[in-house]
Amino acid sequence: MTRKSFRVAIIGAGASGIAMAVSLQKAAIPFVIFERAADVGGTWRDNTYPGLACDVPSHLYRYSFAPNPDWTHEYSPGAEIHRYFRGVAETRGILERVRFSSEVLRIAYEEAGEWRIETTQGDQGQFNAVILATGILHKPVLPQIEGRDDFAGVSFHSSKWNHDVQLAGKRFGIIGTGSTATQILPAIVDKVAAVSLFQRTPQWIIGVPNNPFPEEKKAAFRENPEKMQSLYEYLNDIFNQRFASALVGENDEGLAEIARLCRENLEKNVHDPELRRRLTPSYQAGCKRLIVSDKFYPAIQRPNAHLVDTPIQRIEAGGVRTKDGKLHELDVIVYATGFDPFAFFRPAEIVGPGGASLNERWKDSCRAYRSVAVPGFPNLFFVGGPNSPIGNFSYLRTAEVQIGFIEQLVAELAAGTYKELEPTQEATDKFNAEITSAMKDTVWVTGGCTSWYYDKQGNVVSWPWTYARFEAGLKHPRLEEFHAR
Ligand code: N01
Repeated sequence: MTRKSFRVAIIGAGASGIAMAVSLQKAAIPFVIFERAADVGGTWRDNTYPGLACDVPSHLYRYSFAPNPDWTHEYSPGAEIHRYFRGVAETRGILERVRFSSEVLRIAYEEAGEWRIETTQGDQGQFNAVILATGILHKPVLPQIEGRDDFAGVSFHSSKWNHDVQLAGKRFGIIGTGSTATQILPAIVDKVAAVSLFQRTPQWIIGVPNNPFPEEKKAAFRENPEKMQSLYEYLNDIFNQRFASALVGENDEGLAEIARLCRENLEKNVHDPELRRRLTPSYQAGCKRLIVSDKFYPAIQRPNAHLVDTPIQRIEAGGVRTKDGKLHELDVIVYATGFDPFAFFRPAEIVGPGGASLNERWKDSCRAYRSVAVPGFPNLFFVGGPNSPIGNFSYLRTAEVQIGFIEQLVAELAAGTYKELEPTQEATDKFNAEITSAMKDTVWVTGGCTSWYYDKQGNVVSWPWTYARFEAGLKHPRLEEFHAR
């Protein structure tokens, strides 16, 4: 039985916020969702760049509770994924629980089991628990390159694509060679006059084709949902289990196989030895987040595509000047320069008991208890918090594992068994010491690269053990690791 007037605030109506809402709804726990934008969908609403698709297979990148027989492709396009999330929110009655255009500004502890929330719409009152489902890659990073504001053409970050810009006849520059840039280049190369790709570091790319699902296949999924389930389990085994364990030093053969497939892809598909040399990374495959594309190598070899690997000197009115003195004249610059994975709930402010600021505590490094909670901040939980498994896995499964754990804690609060639950400092410190020690054996550290996985203090954002260990660790809360009062 839920305590009278008990209610939860979920921050964010993206993929994880929607799943959290579905879980609370099932448990009959009242909640409100605050969403800064005017629509649900998070990253799949914000990103609309040409070529946007998910690099985790569609039949894995879906909620466990909402299989979808109608995915059009093995790796479905971004707009379709956005429709999927919106559809789930709509059919499950979540949409009407969302307060749109309500960016959370402040979450402040007032008294035992009571947090007050203030949004751009004003004071929203008190909530007994707060769940931050604010996503991991939502704060765009623009590069610190001299003269960025001097550019006379149009420029924008990849996550804020300017659809007013016509592609035809334009000279595009793309800065960056991550998952985003490697999706944009093939999508625009045949539509623009020319495109220059500014590469600071080459990427390992695994060449997986993206086939459409024929109608018969979709019909078979519809008639036999268990086929979708076994595909989900199969893909989960490959991506979230085997691939994940290769990255954390638990499957050396798997890691070697990934390296072999990437090298083979490069050698088979890039014909000019000099271009091949320039596209060959010097680090271990898997160290940076692996790129999945069978379109990038053909695209970079189109006559109007230019790989620029001389470092950038500055940006000028006419384009990008490289350190060899050459001006690459451009009409449009796309910054495919990534995101800050340590932004979490910020720029909102979180003020805990005694005025403790989580923003201050997490200024240089974000540390949490098992990726879901923080000592000193009772009844405040994270979906996708620090050290969640990040990589080429399904984030949706990760979110669901955390949601299952959080839901059990919130149910205790809702039932009135406890007013407050907060992880102990001791359990959190022990967990983080183990993380630091285990991280040394992961490919992110041993692989000889730098990446967006690192924070200012050299800590890696991801999970250093197998995915199975992540699932087991969050199956049931260990109340002995909490202050329960
Ligand atoms: O960003 P990135 P992204 N001068 O950080 C370069 C997810 N995602 O948007 O490698 C020159 O990977 C930087 O160079 P370097 C996925 O998790 C998923 O592509 O640091 N270059 C790098 O090449 C992914 O990992 C999908 O030397 C500069 C690039 O910019 C994450 O989002 C699709 C620079 C940034 O690459 C981020 O991917 C797309 C500078 N000053 C994205 N600063 C799916 O399919 C940075 N760079 C699910």
